[in-house]
Amino acid sequence: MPFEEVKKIWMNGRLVDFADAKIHVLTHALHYGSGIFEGIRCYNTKSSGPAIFRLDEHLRRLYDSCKIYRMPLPYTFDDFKQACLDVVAANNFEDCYLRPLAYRGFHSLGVYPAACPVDLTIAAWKWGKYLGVEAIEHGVDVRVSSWSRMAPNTFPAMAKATANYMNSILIREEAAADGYAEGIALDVNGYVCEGSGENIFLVRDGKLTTPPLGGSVLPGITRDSVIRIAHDLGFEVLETLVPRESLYIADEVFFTGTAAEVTPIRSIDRISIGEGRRGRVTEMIQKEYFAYIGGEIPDRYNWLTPVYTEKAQARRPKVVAAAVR
Ligand code: PPE
Repeated sequence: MPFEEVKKIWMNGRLVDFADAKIHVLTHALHYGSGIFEGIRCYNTKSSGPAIFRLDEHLRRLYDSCKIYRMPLPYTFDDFKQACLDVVAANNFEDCYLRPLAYRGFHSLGVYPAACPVDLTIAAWKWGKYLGVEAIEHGVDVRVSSWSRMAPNTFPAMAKATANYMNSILIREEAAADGYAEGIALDVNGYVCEGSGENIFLVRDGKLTTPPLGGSVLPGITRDSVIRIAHDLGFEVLETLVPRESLYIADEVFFTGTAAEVTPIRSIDRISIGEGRRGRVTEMIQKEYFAYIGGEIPDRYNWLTPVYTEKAQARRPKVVAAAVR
């Protein structure tokens, strides 16, 4: 699906029109992958209207990623946070996806980036279910990728850098070419790592397992949310090395991610997982997660940042579906 035009995109401190959100072809990040990004969802909650899910944690990860890459970000945390809220409001969005991107901009080329400015942009758009609407209920068919995730001490996996996504693209293209919805990458030691754009959880005998942060996985915000939710529901969660074969004999396996949310996996390498459909534990966690992000249950962890104050929300005109041209 091509991009549907949005009203405004935030660029270096200003909200600009969609058509004006442009960069030069000699931008450093375009040549060397010197960018750091985030993917954040905003949900139209029952309790307080549009609210951004775990905004502070996403922004903290962006600052952390920039620090790892020695990229000084010329905005305070609070200004950055406000900018995210402004982008949602400027587009009059309810459910949407936010994409902050900090990158080495236009100045000079050559690997050494110090002279290039660190530019920042925040776009927002409507993004439906990442692996399809059906996937949430029925699960997806995936393969173990022939590509490994990056080795420690090559690309820092804790940084959400654009360059890491060339590896993700290899995984995802290979999966698609072979008719799978997604690939699961192993780490360089052959242990289960993550999907091209998701963390992964296994369930066996009512216990959850997920690969540890030292195993080259992205420290997923959804991963963290699911660990908390699973604990609250009384499940034990282990962060430990996962051998490939434990995927095949798991009762349930599911992906987590901002875009993917909680997506069940029903087969891996054509081996049926459990009963070959969404399992009971996955469904329980999914339900709780969706209830949380939908504002149907109290925000006990302060994970939701409303876009509007209570008063502004009450005054806000109802969003009507855009006319189809
Ligand atoms: N691992 C990878 C490699 C990854 O890209 C993501 C998010 C995750 C794990 C889960 O992290 P979190 O979103 O904090 O729970 N992938 C983002 C980009 C997907 C895309 O295709 O673009 C996302 O889900 O927003």
